[in-house]
Amino acid sequence: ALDFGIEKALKALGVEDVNPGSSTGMEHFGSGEEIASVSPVDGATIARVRATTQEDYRRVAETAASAFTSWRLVPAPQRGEIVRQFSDRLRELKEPLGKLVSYEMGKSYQEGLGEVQEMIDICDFAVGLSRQLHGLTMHSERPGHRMYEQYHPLGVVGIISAFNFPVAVWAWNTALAWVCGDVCIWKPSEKTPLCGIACQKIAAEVFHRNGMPEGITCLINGDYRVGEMLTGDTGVPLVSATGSIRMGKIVAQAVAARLGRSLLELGGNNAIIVTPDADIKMTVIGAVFGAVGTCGQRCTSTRRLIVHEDVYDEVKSALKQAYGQLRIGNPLDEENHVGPLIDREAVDMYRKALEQVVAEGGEILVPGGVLDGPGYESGCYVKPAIAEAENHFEIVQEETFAPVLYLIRYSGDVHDAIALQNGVKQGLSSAIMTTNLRESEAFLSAAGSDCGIANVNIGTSGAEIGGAFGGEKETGGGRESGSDAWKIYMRRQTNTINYSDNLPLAQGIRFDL
Ligand code: UN1
Repeated sequence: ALDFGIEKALKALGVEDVNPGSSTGMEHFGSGEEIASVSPVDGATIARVRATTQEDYRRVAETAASAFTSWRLVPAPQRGEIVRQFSDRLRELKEPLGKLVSYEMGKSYQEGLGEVQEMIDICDFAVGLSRQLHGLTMHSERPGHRMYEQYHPLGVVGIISAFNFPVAVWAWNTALAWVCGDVCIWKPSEKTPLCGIACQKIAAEVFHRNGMPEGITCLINGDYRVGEMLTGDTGVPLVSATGSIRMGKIVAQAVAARLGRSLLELGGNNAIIVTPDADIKMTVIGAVFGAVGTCGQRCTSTRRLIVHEDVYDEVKSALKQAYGQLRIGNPLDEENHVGPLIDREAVDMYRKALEQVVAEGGEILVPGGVLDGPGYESGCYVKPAIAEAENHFEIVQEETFAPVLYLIRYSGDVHDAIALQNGVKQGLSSAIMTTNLRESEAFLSAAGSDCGIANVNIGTSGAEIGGAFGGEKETGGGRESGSDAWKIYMRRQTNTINYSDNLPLAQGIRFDL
């Protein structure tokens, strides 16, 4: 098998041998059953790690809670300084970490690097934010009174992340939570445990070097049973969860049952509207990257293309041509555009989706298929497919985490297209391709896209970290990353101070003694 510098990368990250029992074993991350990290690139088992047991979890939670009592007292700009040092390490380790992401998860090396870049970007954002955790001051209605609000650290933040962004989504949460004075317990996907260990090592070393207590950054490993330890823990005031709608509903209910906060980043069913005034060349680039990038496994992946009948045939043939040029194969080989799906289960889902769209009356424009033969031994490589379909098809209403694009025709005006685009349960990302101001403004208006992200002349994926990231409806309503998303990681306190020698009551109430 081609090496592509994997061994060197694992070594640079200090995760070359994390198998239980080895001299550098990761016993301290857990003592439960073994979880194998299997690369979808070549099917090799990269490592085995141990899952977190109840007893392990109790220890981790205690360490985190105790670290919080001192971390919350470190001035926020000093917390920011430590996050800055963490981002320095990420800059140094960008290539090996990007490579590990690519090898353990299967996205292209370029996208692996892009993911580490997102981590660096959010750290930079968090460093600036550490001097801007502002509250407001208000004018009191009472004489000799002052009123203001302040944001205090919240406590232990639980982070549950998915396999598709095995490092960046953690960083979006943890970089903000750290500058906000919180400590974090992270449960990465059980499909990408090595990415979790690599990040934990980088962060823990930076805190250690700064003389900070253990527990500001914590890692737990395992499947949903380990997730339940977090969601059920009253000592965890906020759980941020990224993943499927099914998972999100379970997390939301468990956290709500104890009146905790949850931040949910769930599925998308993202569409690009292509109007008669679209720039077709730009449309094709945006749509193809959106649909096949990360092998269709982004929550922002383009799933539906809603194309006006006047340009439908032109778009259709341009897409067909573009799909013909796609190179599928080892994602570490920079010649390839599309890597594998995460595992064989995902391949089954992909296959079933293509069968179902045909059963519901759809027509295959670009046929799919599972690849075999040399280079495809893992059984996870599939051909990106396009089907002509209708929006109401059951399969079109679902998020299939695979490179399947549905081509949907619309007639009428932009409002008809918007109705189709909004006509799904999910509400994450959306886009319109048009050079017509009336159309783009209608799309962005209160009667336009109902998604958390609405782009003009850009695809649905690849959001920058500076904006708030998340969506509505079954996407879960959470907002992470930029803008004022930091507020959920803090508790707001309203303070009123009386510096007069009287005690007047609010609302003019008289209470004479
Ligand atoms: C995800 O798929 O969970 O906008 C996150 C994007 C990336 C993040 C996707 N910045 O596509």
